[in-house]
Amino acid sequence: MSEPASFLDAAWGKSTPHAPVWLMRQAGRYLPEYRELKERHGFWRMVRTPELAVEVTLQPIRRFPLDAAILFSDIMTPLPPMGVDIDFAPGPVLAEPVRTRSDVDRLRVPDAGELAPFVADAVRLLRSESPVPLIGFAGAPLTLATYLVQGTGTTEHADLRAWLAREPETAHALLDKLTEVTIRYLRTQVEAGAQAVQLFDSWAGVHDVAGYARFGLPYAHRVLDALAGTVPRIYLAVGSSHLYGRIATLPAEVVSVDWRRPLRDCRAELPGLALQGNLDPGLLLTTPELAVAGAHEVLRAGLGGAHIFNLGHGVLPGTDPDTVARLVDAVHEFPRTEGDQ
Ligand code: 1CP
Repeated sequence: MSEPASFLDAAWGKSTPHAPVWLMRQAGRYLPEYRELKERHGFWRMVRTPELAVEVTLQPIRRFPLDAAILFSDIMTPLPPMGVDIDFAPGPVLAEPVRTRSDVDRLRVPDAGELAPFVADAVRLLRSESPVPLIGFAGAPLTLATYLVQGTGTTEHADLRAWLAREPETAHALLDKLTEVTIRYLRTQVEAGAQAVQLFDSWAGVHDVAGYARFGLPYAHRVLDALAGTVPRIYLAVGSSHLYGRIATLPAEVVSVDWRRPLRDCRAELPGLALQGNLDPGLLLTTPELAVAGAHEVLRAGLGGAHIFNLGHGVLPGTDPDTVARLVDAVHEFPRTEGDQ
């Protein structure tokens, strides 16, 4: 690596000499040191204890020369203070789904200070301990609503789409509360020192354009708008290229793209935005050679504008950490010169 790749420069839309790289779910089950800590403490305790959250956040940073750290937490973290009981198995499972108007009316909208004080503490500690910029994050309102209404994230979401169509007023009341909580939660992270934020709208892609325009876009817009003038804002929606015309209107600096289409095609539909992505996480389950060849293709397709290298979605549990090490080096060794200046 000749010059350090700059995550924040790329996030602000500048072309960098090398693509900065971080990986969604870079802390997690593919790392033995993560599994060991989780065995001892359990997931929620790791999230809620600042020293443990800091330790897990830094585990991948110590192992690999990554260009950004992402706070170890979960998109569900702000929900228990609203009165929602959630367990992990390993994905989130709710004790009782939220379905009726009175379920929604019962949800609390806690003050920023009450929402997740341990997250603000973890962010402050990380700012003094992390050698690289820190990304804060939250779930987008529609994606949080997916878990609240269905009780889990793992079905085809037809139940959710049916519920939205049947109960639009209740849905808007729920999305409105989630939007307010998400704004408070992200502002807390930025005030504590997060240097960028990513809004995870992981399940937005299961909706058609009209459904997204009605139940997804306006709420994601409000959340991102509330952070205007602070830090770069990254928006992620998986399986959502049918929505790019709408996503292009969001007040964000960066869009995180899944693995389904080459970045050069996405750029045309997301003009003026930095792109993040988009190696297929499945390739990291093959060999280091195939993963590196895939990364080179992504890097070539990412020329022509600002690019933050990442996977199209999270690192999978069976991934070999040595393959991740090879991947990160390959990204740093790739010069961004052709067609880019
Ligand atoms: O078994 C375990 O160890 C728990 C696995 C796990 C981990 C490591 C969960 C449960 N959450 C996390 C951490 C996490 N979740 C991070 C940490 C930072 C990082 O290293 O990237 C982040 C950013 C998240 C965000 C998250 N949680 C999202 C958005 C990202 C995405 O994947 O689209 C979603 C949808 C969740 C829900 C969730 N929590 C956990 C799982 C396994 C899932 C997704 C699958 C499901 O819905 O069942």
